[in-house]
Amino acid sequence: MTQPTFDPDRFSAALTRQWRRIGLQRAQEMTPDQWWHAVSGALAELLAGLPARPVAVAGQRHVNYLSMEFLIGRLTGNNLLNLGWYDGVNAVLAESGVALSAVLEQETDPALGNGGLGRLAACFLDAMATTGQAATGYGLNYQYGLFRQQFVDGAQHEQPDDWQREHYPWFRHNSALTVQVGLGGKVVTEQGVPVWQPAFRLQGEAWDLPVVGFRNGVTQPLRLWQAKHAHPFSLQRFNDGEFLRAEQTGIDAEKLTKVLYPNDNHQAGKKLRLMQQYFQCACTLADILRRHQQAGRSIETLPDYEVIQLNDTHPTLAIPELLRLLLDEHGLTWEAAWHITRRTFAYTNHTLMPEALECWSLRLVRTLLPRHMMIIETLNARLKALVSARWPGDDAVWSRLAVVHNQQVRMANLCVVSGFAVNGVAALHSRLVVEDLFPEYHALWPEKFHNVTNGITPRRWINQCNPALAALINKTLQRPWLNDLDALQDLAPLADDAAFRAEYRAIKQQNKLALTHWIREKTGIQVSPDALFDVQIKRLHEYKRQHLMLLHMIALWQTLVSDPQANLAPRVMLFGAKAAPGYALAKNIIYAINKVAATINNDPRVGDRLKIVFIPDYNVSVAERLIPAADLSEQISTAGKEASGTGNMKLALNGALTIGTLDGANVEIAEQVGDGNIFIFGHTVEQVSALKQAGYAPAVWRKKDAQLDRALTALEDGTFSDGDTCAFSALTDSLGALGGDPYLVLADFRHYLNAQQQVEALWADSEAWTRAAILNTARCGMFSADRAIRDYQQRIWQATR
Ligand code: 26Q
Repeated sequence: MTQPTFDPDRFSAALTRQWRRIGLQRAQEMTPDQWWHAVSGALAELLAGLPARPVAVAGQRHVNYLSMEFLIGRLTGNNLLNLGWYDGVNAVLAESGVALSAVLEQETDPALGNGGLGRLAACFLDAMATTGQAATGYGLNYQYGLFRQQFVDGAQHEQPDDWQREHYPWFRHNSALTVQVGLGGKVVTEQGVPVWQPAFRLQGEAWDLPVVGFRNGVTQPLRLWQAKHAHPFSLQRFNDGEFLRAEQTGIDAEKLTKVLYPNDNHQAGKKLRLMQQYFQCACTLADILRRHQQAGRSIETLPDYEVIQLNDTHPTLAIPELLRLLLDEHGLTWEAAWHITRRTFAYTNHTLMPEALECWSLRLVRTLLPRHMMIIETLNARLKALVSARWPGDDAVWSRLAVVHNQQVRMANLCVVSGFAVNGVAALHSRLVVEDLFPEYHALWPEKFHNVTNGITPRRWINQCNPALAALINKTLQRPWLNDLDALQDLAPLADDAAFRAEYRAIKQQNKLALTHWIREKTGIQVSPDALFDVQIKRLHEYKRQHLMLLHMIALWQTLVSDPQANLAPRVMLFGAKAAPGYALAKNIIYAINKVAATINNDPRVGDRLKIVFIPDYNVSVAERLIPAADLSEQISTAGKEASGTGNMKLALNGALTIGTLDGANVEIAEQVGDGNIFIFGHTVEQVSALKQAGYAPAVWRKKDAQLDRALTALEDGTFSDGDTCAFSALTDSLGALGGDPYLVLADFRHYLNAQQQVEALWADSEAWTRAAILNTARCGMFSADRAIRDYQQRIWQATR
């Protein structure tokens, strides 16, 4: 398919309808916000009139991408660019004296996700639409997205994120798709078969957002379910006064999709969360089966046409839900139902961290979903027979492989057992999924296990966020590259071309200048665009080690103060990170960074040589500003802990050099860009486990490194907290004997500072630095989400079924 043509007259007419509808006489009466609504509404209307599906490729399965989170970012600008209509709309608006770029800034970021996993889901939808993989994204339409972050005297405060979903112009509500969902109640036996009698029912409304492929005429839905109470209006009940009570449960029903849980890599175990999960799965399964049956297909052929990709274990309940529908609604035998189920589901694992692996109490599952619990127990019993045939009498193996264990349901085990594929999200991570998480499952079913290294969409992460770089690449390559990112390789020889380097460097400089203005406006802090922009942007988590960068910051300050002649490159350290509201240590790290920043930024001895900016309320739109302006990308997690990372890819593509550990996709980035174009440091996975095996004692590392000791002491002695020696004790305790420094911050400190010295040395030679930056852009083509989607197609979706 080809790019849909832009018709300025039809667009103008649609735009006129928009402002007339709100009762205005002239376009000029619109506020900037109304302009955004009108432009987006007009585009949504035109888009709805285009053919909506990719041509089905023969034999291709439809992908149902199930995720509790879709961190989509702003849609209007992205849709315009993907449609190829940006310049056309720009011209129409210019006639009214309105700047499109300013209009686009009005959009509040839909933040229906926490971080990496949700953003990955959004990149994958873009890539599936672009590569022509038929797909539907399924998630929840939260009224409140991820909280907004403010700093009050350096401490994080959370505000609700009311993103005004009811006025979001890109939504299309399709009332014909509304689904009924039951919850609670009991299972009775009628004529020998179990029948679930839910205690109450609610409705799931389908709210669709369009996912626009890159200049190929494809649009497919992201379907977000919204909870509503079921409304069987009865005059009798109304007269009996029961109506008001029914309304009350209606209010409760709507609670279900009120708010996104703000945890990342940590399981909360809350009842409402489990209800959300089931609600999403039940609505989605009903929708998939409706579509399948409407196409006139028999239920037995489901796996020939549909695949259900589970984005981590959050939508695991889709498995027992499908089994329930097949057994109870379609009357299939267990064998027949199982045969269908185990060829339909595929599971992506995003974490090895024990506290993030979902387990739900058997009692809770039974209370909310009694029939599903029965099904899970049947499945568990059958699994036990299989496991004891392979490992007779080995209770230790069974205790690891059981789906139901210690009165808990283990969602990851349920996924591995019930699906045809399991994948990790980077080469190292996929190896550890097999070796550390599921070794016995791998022995049973080696063919199930795969790697698919994550990817990112270059449409948003170059074309949209870095238009100047995109223009340079367009001009240089003179062929399509945004849907064929390996083409960037052809830039590599130009790393040795001084004129090209000058152009590339000028773009980075321009992006940095723009960021300095924005930082000034947002935070009042003035930074120099000539400094090294050292960027760490990601969720706040101990394993990601923002506090390692904090220790470096303190060490740099101490050097500058004690040795004013020190030959250090001027540096701006930039942070963006939200901490889960209940994660006290993460919040203390934010507080410490802000307090240290305030001290250093106001120290006249330091001046422009070191500035620290913690950008509040980090989100997709903020990332779009920071990434094109970054020089140095901090990817410094403890080896083995970051499943992949995707910010690392975005930053490298935009010409930031990585300082990082051999963790997640950093390993593959290092392979791609080559030595000399990346700064690798720190203990490897093997060294981490050896160190822990030998009994890691952080105090020993502190004692043998005077600079480390000085930095830690400054956090403890009140230097940054007006003499309060307890202000950062959560942080310093975690790094000492009390906390044991579980993520080896102290053990990696010296390596990290050495690597930072190599950074300084290369930065001093700006031609050499730019050369390395260009090679990062040129060699990161494999991190396109299109490549990731093709890997999923070849290894998982179109393989055995
Ligand atoms: C689970 C249960 C209850 C409440 C919340 C959660 C929950 C929510 C979000 C658990 C985990 C998450 C998010 C995890 C996540 O973002 N993981 C990241 O996934 C990226 C995409 O694969 C990787 O690049 C990152 O390495 C990984 O940390």
